[in-house]
Amino acid sequence: MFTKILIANRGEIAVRVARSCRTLGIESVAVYSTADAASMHVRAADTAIDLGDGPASSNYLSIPKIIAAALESGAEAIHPGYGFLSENPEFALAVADAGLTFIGPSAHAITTMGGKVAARDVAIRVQVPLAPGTDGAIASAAAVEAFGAEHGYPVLVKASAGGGGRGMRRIDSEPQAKEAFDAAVREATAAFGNGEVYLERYLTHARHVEVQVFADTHGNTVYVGDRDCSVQRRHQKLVEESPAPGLSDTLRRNMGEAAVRLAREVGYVGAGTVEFLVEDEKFYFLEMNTRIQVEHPVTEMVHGVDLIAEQIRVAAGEELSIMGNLTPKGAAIEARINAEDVAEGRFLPAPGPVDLLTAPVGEGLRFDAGYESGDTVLPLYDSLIGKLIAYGPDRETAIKRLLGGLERLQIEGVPTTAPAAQTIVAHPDFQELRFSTLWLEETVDFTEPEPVDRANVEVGGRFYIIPTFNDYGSAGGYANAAPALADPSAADPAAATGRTRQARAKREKVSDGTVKAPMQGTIIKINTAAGQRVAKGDVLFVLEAMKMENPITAPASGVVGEITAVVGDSMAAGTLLTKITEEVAA
Ligand code: MV4
Repeated sequence: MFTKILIANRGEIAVRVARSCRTLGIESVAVYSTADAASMHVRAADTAIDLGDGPASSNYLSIPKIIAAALESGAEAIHPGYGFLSENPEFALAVADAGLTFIGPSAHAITTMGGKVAARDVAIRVQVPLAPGTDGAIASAAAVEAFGAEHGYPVLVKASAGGGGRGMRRIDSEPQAKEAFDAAVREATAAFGNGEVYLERYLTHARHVEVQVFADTHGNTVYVGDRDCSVQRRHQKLVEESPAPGLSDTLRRNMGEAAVRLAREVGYVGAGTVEFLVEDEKFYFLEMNTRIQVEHPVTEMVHGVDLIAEQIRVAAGEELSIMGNLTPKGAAIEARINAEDVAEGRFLPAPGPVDLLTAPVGEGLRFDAGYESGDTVLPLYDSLIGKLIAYGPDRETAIKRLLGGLERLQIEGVPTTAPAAQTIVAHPDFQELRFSTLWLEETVDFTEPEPVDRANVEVGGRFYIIPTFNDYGSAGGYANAAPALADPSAADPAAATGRTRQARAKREKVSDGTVKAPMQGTIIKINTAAGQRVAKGDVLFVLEAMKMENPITAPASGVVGEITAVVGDSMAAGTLLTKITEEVAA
């Protein structure tokens, strides 16, 4: 066994890895950027090494600096966590070349499964079902049209190097093929330096179910249950649970065994996740993630295992201690708590000081924290503050405990996704398993309900909104949070949606014609020029922000004014891009 491990990460996962090191009696070494010198993961480890300032590319993503830190500290192994260098095969190789152990799979397994086109080939070899798709990469929009004609729409164009929905575009009909193909290639090239894309038939009412696999160096490969991660917003998971509810035992076992065949085929070692779509009692392989995942705690709760400790033991050459392929005990649900402004469903990062953080723990509640009271969520990194995980003997109890826990979770200083998690978990569709990957974005409305007039009071020239009992759980006002009894429309999703749509329409203001950057980002496309006539809704600019492309549309029909931005310009949120004026008849 190792005596010292370097943790090449930050935030909650670095804190989590340090905890398992302590459990195993192993010393932990943190690394940190200058901005992170006072961060929680530095306190959580036994010692810490400064990697210097600048963006992540010059510290957390610097292979030479991390290897040097490990050698300097006397660590024998490196845990990469998730994100950063965790799925970088060059890093895995460099760690081995330095005489250290990479706590993860081989560079070969990372490379093979990292390319989605290659991963599909592996799945075909071991007879794991795939969504209907192209055999390899496609070269042009013409291939989209041919595929659409044969298999029908909607079609998804996906980046081979992709992940998290980047370089992914939905195409609903042939005329959209060119624009979507170009956008996917552009986004994939920008994000991964690899513009290779392929096609799949879009499965529109599927759930996103993933299988946890684990393998050791002695030939043992098992699956450790499954997780449902269908509840995502812009490919950011918000709520995850294990076991994936409502699956038959046969489906669960077939999917688990399929995941094990895939892992074996690439000589997998350590923790991995095989993603599937499940639709109509059938499953389809999507991709494999060759790292520990954010949502691993729900698996730990229902299987009574410590997956991080197991990663460390397996990397040290020990045999698996996990008895896999077992039935889960009880149910666990996790809510990701991000420092984000829900902003009517846009979920914008809202970094800042966490003045107070008190999380309820015990009685089936666990909080995996990356921050404590007084810490600051930095704009440089992702906004995950921590994860609230509820466990219970059944799903209903886990849901009840999570709702109680979210109610008692106190975070001051930054807005968080906790109220959004309440909205989701309290929703009858979520509770009664009426959801798929599109449910959150199509059904759940995070628009604040229009306050009724009598609840508004004016005091000294300011308007105050008096909350009503109908706004249950929503000091911030979340439309569908109301339990069925308190608000009759909440029991009927269609009615609730109609109501919130009305509220939204009512609130829509008359545009003053200004076109502004809705968030901080980079202009990657300008579709218009000064003097051009445009129609309301036309895409004028494409802004890349949070690694996604965001179309910026004309707020009204009219003539485009001056544009000073050029492609490549970085824009602060709110920057004026142009102004649409009504054409005056000559
Ligand atoms: C899909 C899909 C439907 N059909 N592929 C999203 C991230 C990546 N890991 C795989 N993803 C999906 N691939 C086919 N052929 C649905 C998803 C998907 C999803 C799509 C839109 C909105 C939310 C989603 C959540 C999970 C998965």
